Amino acid sequence: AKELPLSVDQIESHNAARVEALRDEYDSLGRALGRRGIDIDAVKARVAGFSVAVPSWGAGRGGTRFAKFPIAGEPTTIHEKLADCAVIHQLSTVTPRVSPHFPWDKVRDYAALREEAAALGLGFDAINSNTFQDQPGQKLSYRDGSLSAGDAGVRAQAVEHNVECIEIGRQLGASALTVWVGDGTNFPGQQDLAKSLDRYLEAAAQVYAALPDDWRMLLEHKMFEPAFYSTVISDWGSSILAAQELGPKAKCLVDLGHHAPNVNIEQIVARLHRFGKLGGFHFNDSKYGDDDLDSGSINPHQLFLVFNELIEAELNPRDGFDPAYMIDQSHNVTDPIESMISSAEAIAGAFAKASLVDREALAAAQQANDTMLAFLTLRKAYRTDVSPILAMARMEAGGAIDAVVAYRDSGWRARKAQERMAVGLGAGIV
Ligand code: AOS
Ligand code: ZN
Ligand code: ZN
Repeated sequence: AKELPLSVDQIESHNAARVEALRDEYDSLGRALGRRGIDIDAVKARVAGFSVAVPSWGAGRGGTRFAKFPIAGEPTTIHEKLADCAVIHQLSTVTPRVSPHFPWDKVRDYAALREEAAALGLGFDAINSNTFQDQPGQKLSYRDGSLSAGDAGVRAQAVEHNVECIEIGRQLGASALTVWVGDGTNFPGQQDLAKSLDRYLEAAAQVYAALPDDWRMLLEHKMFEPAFYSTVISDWGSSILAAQELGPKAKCLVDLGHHAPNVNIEQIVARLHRFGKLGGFHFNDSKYGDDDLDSGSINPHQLFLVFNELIEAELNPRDGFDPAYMIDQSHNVTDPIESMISSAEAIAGAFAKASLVDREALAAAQQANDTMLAFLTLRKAYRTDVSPILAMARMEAGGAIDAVVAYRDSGWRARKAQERMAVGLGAGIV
C-alpha cells in the first residue's frame, strides 16, 4: 500500500479553491491553440506522460567549497531524502524516479530500500558512481585520478566501485550507470594527455563488461572542475569517441552546465542523436560555469531549444529514442523541495512548449530557406504560456495546482525540523 507523505485531502482542498480559475485559463488557452490547429487535451496527455528523475543528493542543501548553510529539517539519510522526493512527486506528479548516488546512499538492505521507495510512489533511475572523492577508510586515494589514474591499483579500485554500483542498481531495479569522473590535470605536463585517455578507456571497458544486457552506461563529460587545466572526458567529442569505442550500451550524457561558455548545446544534442549516442541529461542552468543553478532560471530559451531537438529526435528515432532525464543542480539558498518542484515544472514546460512547434510549417520554411518564418515558428511555440496545461495535468494526476504554495501550506519542513537530526550529526550507513 502506498504511504504518500502529504495529506490527499489537503491537496484536494488546495485544488478546489483554484480549479475554477484554472478551468477558465485552460479553456481560453484551448481556444487559442485550437485556432492554431492544436488540440490542448492531446498536449496535456503528452505532458502527463512526461517525467524527469530527481537526484537523491538534490534533496539536501548544496554549497560551495567556501561554505554550506544547512536548513532545519533537511534530510541527511537516504530514507529522509526519499521522503522529500516523494513530496516533490506527490505535488508535481512529474518526478516518479530518484537517481541515487554511491557511496552517499549506501544502506544494508537494498531490496528493502526499493520497497520503501515503491511505497512512497517512487522508483530508481540511473545509478551515479563516485570516484571523485575519497571515502573514510578507502584503501587508495583518487587524488591523482580514478578510472584514468596512472596507478593500476587505483584504476582497479575505481572499476570495482562502478561494478558494485551496477550490482546495487540491479537490486534497486535501475538499468543505467552514470559515470562522471573528475580525472584530469591542473598543470600542463602533469600527465600525458593521450595515455590518460587510454587508461580511462581500458578501465571503462571493464565496467562496461559488467553491465547486464538491458543496461546502459552513460558517460557524463565536463569541461573543467575539479581539474582546471585538462579533464579526461572534457567534452562531447571525447564522450562520443569513448562511447563508440566502448560499444552500443555506452551513451553520452549531457549535463547542461558542463560545456564551454556559449556552446550550442542543442546542436550537440542533435549530433549525439544522429550517431545513436544520446543517452541522457542532467538538467540545471548556469551563468558562468558549472554553477548548477535551478533549471530554467537563467536561460529558459536554451532549455526550450534543447527540447525542440529532443522532439525532432523523437520523431526521427535512430537506434530508438530513450534518453534518461534527470535534474542535477545544487540548491544553496532555497528549500531543495521548492527548487525541484519549480525546476521540474520548468523542464516539463520546455517539453510542452517544444511539443507545440508546428513541425510542418518549420520544415516548409526550412525547405524554402525562409529564415524569418522558420524562426518565428519556433518563437510562436516558445511564447505560449503553457502553465494551465501543466497545472491541469498535475491536478488530474493528484498533484497540486500551485505546488510550491501547497508545499508551504503543508508545513512539511517545519514538521521535519522537529523530527530529523541536524546536518552533521548524521549516522553514516543506515
Ligand atoms: C559533476 O559536476 C556532475 O554534474 C555529476 O553529475 C556529479 O556526479 C553529480 O553532480 C553528483 O555530485
Ligand atoms: Zn551532472
Ligand atoms: Zn556538474
